[in-house]
Amino acid sequence: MKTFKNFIGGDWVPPISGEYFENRNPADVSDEVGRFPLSTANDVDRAVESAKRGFELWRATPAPARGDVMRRIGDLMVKRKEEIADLMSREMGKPLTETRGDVQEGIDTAYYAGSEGRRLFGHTVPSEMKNKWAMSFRRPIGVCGIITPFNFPMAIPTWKMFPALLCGNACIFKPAEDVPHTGHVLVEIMVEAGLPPEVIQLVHGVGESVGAAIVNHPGIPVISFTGSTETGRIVGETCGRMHKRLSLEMGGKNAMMVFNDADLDLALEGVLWGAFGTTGQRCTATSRLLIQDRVHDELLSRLVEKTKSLKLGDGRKKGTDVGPLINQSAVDKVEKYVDIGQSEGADVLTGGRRPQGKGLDNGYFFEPTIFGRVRAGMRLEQEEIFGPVLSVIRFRDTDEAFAINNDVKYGLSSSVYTRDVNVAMRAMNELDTGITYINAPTIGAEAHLPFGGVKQTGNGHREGGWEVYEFYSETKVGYLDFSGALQRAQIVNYLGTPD
Ligand code: UN1
Repeated sequence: MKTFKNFIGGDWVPPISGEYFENRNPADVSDEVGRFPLSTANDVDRAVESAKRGFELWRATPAPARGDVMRRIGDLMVKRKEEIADLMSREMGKPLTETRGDVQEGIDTAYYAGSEGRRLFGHTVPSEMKNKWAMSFRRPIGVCGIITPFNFPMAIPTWKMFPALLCGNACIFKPAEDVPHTGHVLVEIMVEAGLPPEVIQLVHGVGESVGAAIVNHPGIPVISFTGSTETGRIVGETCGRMHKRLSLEMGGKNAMMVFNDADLDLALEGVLWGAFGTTGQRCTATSRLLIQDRVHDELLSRLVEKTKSLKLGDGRKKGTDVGPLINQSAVDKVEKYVDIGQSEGADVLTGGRRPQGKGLDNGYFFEPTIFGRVRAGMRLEQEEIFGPVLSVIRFRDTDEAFAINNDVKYGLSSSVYTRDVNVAMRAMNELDTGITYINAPTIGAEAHLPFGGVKQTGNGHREGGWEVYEFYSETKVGYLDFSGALQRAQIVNYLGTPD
């Protein structure tokens, strides 16, 4: 089995502890992907010292030149797209069509960052005074701690690191311990593309040691974390105490609302993709399906029938619709929620179990599961499951559907299927989520638009789009007075005469 290293101090190095963890294929746990460093706070300390040197070099590199490096990273990702999709599927489980999309999202993010190198706009605005200029511009901040989840092993690290780097920061990257191989290849590509080595540090390991060391390190002023709302709270408390800049991207309980006038074929296809794509392990997964009463029975019975025909399997095999869950604790969590749902009085209409036989015994598979007769307020309907479990709720009118959508602690994504433009526009206005889709499922975010949610999904920041560049840069203001006289702001007005 191959043994991988960290990338610290501009070199591939073993962890100081000399200890490693195993990474296995979740579709077949007898398939060992490799051994990866079980790093500790000592490795993080070394990474920070090196990243500080990298930062000094990189911040002095003009932004368009930094952008050129991002573009070359994109080029290399294009070349290796198929290979990365395959290795990602092997360590993470989702089908190749999805892992290809994940790599593509990284490519899109790289090219977007590349072009941003020639913008990175500040503002030049008129001053209140004569012969005085006023402007704002962007400066990098320092070393950024990047802590990422397993479900989008390429897209999410690139969402964070490429804008951070384009702005002139250095990064310390800790990929989720379930997907270290994709993280390794990403860093390999970044270095090959010409990123000065000390600008990027890769420290493998588990959240409790490496993640915690990054969050607590005084030499890391910026933290970006995607993961559970529970862990995000701990990260947030520490960052608050240490006055760190923090971007949090956390849980979701996203609803799709299908109205009586909807195109049901389209809605059916959408909910299958939204609920069971990535085995439901997306913060944008469709985990609640609200169906208006007149079409409820028809759509639900068609959905149950279609769901039964989804093929579970190894994501690298042709014909697989749904891959495994990521690990045993994910299976345990899903099983727990199936029990909770049943004890709350909801009905399992299909799924609800680990499949037997069919070559699935060696993996963390779970049947796509649909619960009927779910009522708003049940734990099943309120809490994030992060698995292939869909709760179906019947509604009467728009007000009721929107109220159910909004009555959860999360607010990432929502989806409405209707042909009524008034309902669609009301949805845009009234649904308390960071993203609303009309006639499309709750997933499908694009790299050049801001991604993120309200309430306990996030802390007000966005990834993607222009907004993320604000997060990774400090705004500085410059005033230039060429009047040759003392002009006192607010004391002397714009005509130069005393107020
Ligand atoms: C996530 O759900 O964890 O919205 C990220 C999408 C993806 C990103 C999802 N591009 O479809």
